[in-house]
Amino acid sequence: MKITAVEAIPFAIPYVKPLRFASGEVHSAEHVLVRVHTADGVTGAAEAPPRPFTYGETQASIVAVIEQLFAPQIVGLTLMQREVVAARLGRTVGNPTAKAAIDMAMWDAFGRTVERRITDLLGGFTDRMRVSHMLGFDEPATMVAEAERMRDRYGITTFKVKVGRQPVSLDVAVVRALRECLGEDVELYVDGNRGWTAAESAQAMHQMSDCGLLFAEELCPADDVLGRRWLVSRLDIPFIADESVVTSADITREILSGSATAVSIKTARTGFTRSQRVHHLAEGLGVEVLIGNQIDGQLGTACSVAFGAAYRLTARRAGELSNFLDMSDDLLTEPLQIVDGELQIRPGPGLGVEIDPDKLTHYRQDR
Ligand code: MUC
Ligand code: MG
Repeated sequence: MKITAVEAIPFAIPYVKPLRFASGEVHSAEHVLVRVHTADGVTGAAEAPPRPFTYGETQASIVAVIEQLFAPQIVGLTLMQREVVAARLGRTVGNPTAKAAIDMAMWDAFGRTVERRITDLLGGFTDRMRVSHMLGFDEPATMVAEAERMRDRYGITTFKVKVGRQPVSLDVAVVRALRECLGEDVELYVDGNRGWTAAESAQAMHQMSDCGLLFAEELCPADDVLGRRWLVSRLDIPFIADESVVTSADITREILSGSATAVSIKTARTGFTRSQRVHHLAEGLGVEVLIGNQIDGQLGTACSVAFGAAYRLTARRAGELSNFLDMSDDLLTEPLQIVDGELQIRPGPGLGVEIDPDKLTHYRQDR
């Protein structure tokens, strides 16, 4: 199980339709494929999605930090030495998706070596998750049409609505239209990506109080410390911390200070090893968790569902597992399939998915 090499391969796959939200927009999946090779001839893979507006990483910075700092520190260790890897990489601050992808590629290689699925190695609670679809900024009618298409084609009945625009009435109109057109049977929640002030958030939540929202996520910045605490104390639904909780310590601070009451777990930023800690911490604190999406491709989505299906707490709610549907293509030999609103874990060892070499050759940007 000795690690012999770590590769960081930049690739770019265009989106059919860009995703727009309050902190940025994504037109192309310019991600980094991370592969960990072992002396036994096993290869594990994961993807790192650069999100400069969330974590300050870029595609070039992820490749550079892996090639220059991280790979030399872990080659020669074994797949079992995850804590040693974490301690060594932890000497470099930041770079969450680069660290997470290495961790998940190691788990994938480990699962393949011992011929077990990652979801079973983690917790083995179930083999599937309900899917929540994220609706990016657009006109109300377009967002309603997209939700209807997702429901009719894939059976998805949970939608996260991107909000945070000015005036707040713009997003209130969208949520109202979605509830009116889709009826009471769908689950709706909103994510502001820090676009509103605390006062604007309170105003919007008041105007949407009859829309039956399940959660509100990052409506205003966590750095507006007192404003956010004031907002969260007024809400009668859980307030999810997402980009404000990159580390476990962030979670402790946000939850104990009353600045959030639920946590989004994104394997793209905490890998499997640190996501386990986040899960256990949230369980101990008694707060809800949700499997979030870092606008992942299919490999990243396979990681999210492997983790989400492993625990009762994460499998309870629909996970955000459908952003890959907006991509024009992907790297896997067999595309993930959302059926009847669910995504199932693949039967094979590790993540159960394979990279198509021809697709990688076509989309990689380093040759
Ligand atoms: C989300 O849940 O916020 C958009 C920005 C980001 O960091 O993640 C996505 C989705
Ligand atoms: Mg979010």
